[in-house]
Formats: sequence, C-alpha cells, structure tokens
Amino acid sequence: MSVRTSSLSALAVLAAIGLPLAALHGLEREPAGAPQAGPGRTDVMANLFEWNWDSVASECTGTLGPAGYAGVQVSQPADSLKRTKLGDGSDTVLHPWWEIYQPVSYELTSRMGTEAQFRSMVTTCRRAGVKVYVDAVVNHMTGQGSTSYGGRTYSHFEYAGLYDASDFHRKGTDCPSSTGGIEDFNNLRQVRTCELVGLADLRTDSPKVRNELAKYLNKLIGYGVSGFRVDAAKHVGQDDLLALQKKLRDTVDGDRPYVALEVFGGGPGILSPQAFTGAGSAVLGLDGDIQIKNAFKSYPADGTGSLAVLKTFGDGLTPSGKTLSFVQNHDTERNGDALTYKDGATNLLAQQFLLAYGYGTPQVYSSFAWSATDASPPSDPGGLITDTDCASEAWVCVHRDKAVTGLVGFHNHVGRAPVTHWWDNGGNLIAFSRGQAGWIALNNDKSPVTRTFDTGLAAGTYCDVTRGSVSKGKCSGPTVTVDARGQVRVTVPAKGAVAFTRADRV
Ligand code: LM2
Ligand code: CA
Repeated sequence: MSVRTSSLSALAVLAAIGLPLAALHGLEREPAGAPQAGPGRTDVMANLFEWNWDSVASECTGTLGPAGYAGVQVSQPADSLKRTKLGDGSDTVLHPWWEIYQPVSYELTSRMGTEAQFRSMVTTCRRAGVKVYVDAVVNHMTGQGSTSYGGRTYSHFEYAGLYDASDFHRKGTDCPSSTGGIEDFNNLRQVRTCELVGLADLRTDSPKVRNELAKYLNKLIGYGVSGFRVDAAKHVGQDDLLALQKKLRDTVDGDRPYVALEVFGGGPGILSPQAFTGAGSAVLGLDGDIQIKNAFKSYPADGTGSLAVLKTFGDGLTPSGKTLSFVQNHDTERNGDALTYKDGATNLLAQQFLLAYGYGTPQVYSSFAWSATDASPPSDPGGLITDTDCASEAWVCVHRDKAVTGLVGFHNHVGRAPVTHWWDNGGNLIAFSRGQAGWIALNNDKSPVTRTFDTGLAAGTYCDVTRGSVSKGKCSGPTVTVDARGQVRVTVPAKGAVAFTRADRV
C-alpha cells in the first residue's frame, strides 16, 4: 500500500495554490487533538464495535496499521450489567449488545475481555501506529439487573465503593417528570436530570461524580488511550462536559484527549449538535449519516439514489473540523437512519465517498451481523464475546474491504486539498478531484458508465486504488491513463468507483 505522503505535503500543496486552510469546505479550525498517528496517516478511524480486545489488537497489527488507519474506536470497556433473565427490553436475547451501556463499576472487566487484555490491546495498537479511542458512558449507570461481568452485585442507585443514592439525580427534587424518566426530549431539565430509558442518572454536576469519572478516564489515558466518544452527551450537558474535560490529563503523546460528543439531532437550541461543538473536540455526525443514506438511496426505501446532491455535502451540518463523520454507527445501523452492511455495494460506495470527499474525521464502522435488533454479538454462553472471524458470516469487516482500504490511502494522501473538478450527471454518477492530489468517480447506478472526465492531474498511468495497489512500481489491479490535458477515459463499474492519487502512478 502506497500511503507515504504525509499531510505535510498536502499542506504544501495548499500553500502553493494560495488557498487559506479555513476556506476549505467549512474547515474552520484545526480539530483539537484530532487523531493523527504514524507516518503516512491522517485521521481515519475504524469503529470496531463489540470486538473483543484480543481481536482489536490483532486487527491493529494485521490490517489497521498497514492500511493507514490512524485510530480505532473500541467499545465501552467498563464492567457492565450481565443479564440473568429475559424481559426488560428483550424477551428473546439474554445478552443483547446493549448490556455494555449499563456500567456497574469502572473496573475494566467486560464482555470484551480483562483489564490486562485491554491494556495489552492499547499497547499493541499504538505500536502499530493506531491510536485508541474509548466509548465512555458518563451520563448513567444501570437500569436493570443486579450482577455484572466483573462479578459485582449492585442495585439501581447503589454501586459498592463507587456511588450511592446521593450521587444520582432524583425524581421530584431534580427531575421534573412524573415518572422520573425523560418524557419530553425538548425539555432542558428533563433531558439533563431525568433517566434516559430508565438508566440511573449520575449527578454529573457534583464534584464527587466528576472526580470519579475523571479518575476513570484518566486511568484509560494513563494506559495510552487518546480520547473518547462520549455516550449520551446531550444528557450530560455542555457545562458538565467541559468541567469533566478540564480534569483530564494530557495523553501519553502530550496532546489534549480528543473528545467526540454523541448528540442526536432534532433538539432545539442548546440541545442541538451545533450547540455542542464548543463542548468537546467534535460532535458525532448523526445528521450527516442520515443525509448520506438519503443521497445513496433517496426514497422510497428501495430508491436508487441521487448522488448529484452531494456536491454541497456538509453545508448545514456541523463544521467539518468539528465532526466525527461516518456512514453508520451501532445505533443508526439499527434505527433506519443510516445505510447498513446489508446495503452491500451501496454501503461500500458511501464509505468511499466519505473518505474521498473529506467531510469530518471519517470513521469506518465494522461489527457483527444481526437480524434481530437486540441480537448479541457472537459470544460464549456466559456472554463473553468470542474472537472476530472476518471470514465467517457472523462478522462484517467493512474496514478491510479493498474498496475501503484503497480509499483510506487516498484520504491520507490528499489531506486537506480542496474538492475541485466536480462533475455529475444530475443523477447517480459523480466525479471530483482533491486539488491536484487525487481524483475519484463514483457510480451508484446499476450499470457501468464509460466517459471522459477532467481530472486536473498530471499526465500518466495510474493504479485504480479501489481494486489494486502499487507495489514496486506495479499495480495489482486495473490502471487508467490521464492524457496531457488532464483527461481520463474510464469505465466506472456499476455500484463502484475509480480512484487514484498522485502517488499511485505506475
Ligand atoms: C446511547 N447514546 O446516547 C447509545 O448509543 C445507545 O446505544 C444506548 O442505548 C443509550 N445511549 C444508553 O447508553 C442502548 C439501547 C437501549 C438500551 C440501552 C441500555 O439502544 O435499548 O436500553 O442501551 O442498555 C435497554 C432496554 C430498555 C430499558 C433499558 C434499561 O432496551 O428497554 O429501558 O435497557 O433497563 C427500560
Ligand atoms: Ca443526565
């Protein structure tokens, strides 16, 4: 894989063409502590949802590092609810994937492995040039059950040695809803102090709770973790989030931790994602993944899409430099908001678009296959998640697909070069360059299209990185030829792409 040129040279390109950085599709400022690791990498993250720690570690060494991923997001690592009976959200699955969203203590004994396995995974990934980002649940503890994967017993408001009833918001005194749960998601006090789906709501406005949370997150940073995806950040609120971040130490690389906040769109005013961009490094691109689905599928649900609308993708969304972007995550692959692995080639094409276009810090999601939305990840009878096997039908390793890894290299190479030479047919065929650093065409149609495009790249023969890579001057897949006018005649496959960068010349 020829991921050699660093973002430095991309910056040099910008300087050479006289473009101020801030002019580039809404990139208003350098994302605070945006992931950057290893030579030839920029900021692409893989989200290996509910992969166990040993599997994440081997993936860092075997795929993520070599392919140019700069980071990996791993699942909520703290001890959590281990169900002993059906009911309460799933009558058919004993160990649904969502058990991990009910923390019981901040010991790192979980469905994904032991504390020793977690630490060793972080070390292995970092050695492979891949930084580790942790899904952190700080808003709440549990809503059901009484035993945990770490072998603890607890009740709703009592977590021995950690929290007691005084550490939680309470119905009446704090939470104004009649049930104690959030009934009105537009009501500020309810959103912050009532229980989200019945989960005991931590008093994140108290020094005690803030200190416990900071102790936990600082332990992770001490192990080499580079940042966090903050679960249910809307329900914590800006002030508490900022206060908590002030208590965090610098990462082992000497940077501030990267903190991406989960804030679903649709809330008014200070409950909107836009209102949280100042409360962390970034917010999750949850409105963006809806728009990507709508562009690639349009509607009705089986629609064929309309990629031409993507010409201004990012407009109206949170700024690129303040967004962790993705085609789907574990919630939106289940709730209808986003494309899923079940969309097959359409999903891969959308991943390629996001990596090529460069909106946000792009994340590629890979997890297990499911039919019931509550389904457990592949586990032993006790709920411990078994090793990922990308060759089995039980797992879906989108981030490994050549169509995706080729675009990870493309993304790393083009850096922040602006989108130029945009062309579309008003329908499902689009093409654009990233400055003079790279060019891509994407075809969401059911038949291939052959035509001549302006690329703006220098004359030469290039390796199509969606299907091949350059090694020792040779391309392992198809090549295309740019002529002296910068034009290329190519066949863009049905539901496929053609892409190459300046570095892919053969
Ligand atoms: C999130 N972001 O804000 C996560 O991305 C999302 O996946 C979590 O919900 C949620 N917030 C809480 O962390 C998931 C899942 C819920 C599940 C919760 C807690 O989508 O269905 O709720 O985790 O495990 C389950 C039951 C629900 C029950 C609740 C408490 O489905 O019926 O509520 O547990 O016992 C009565
Ligand atoms: Ca709360």
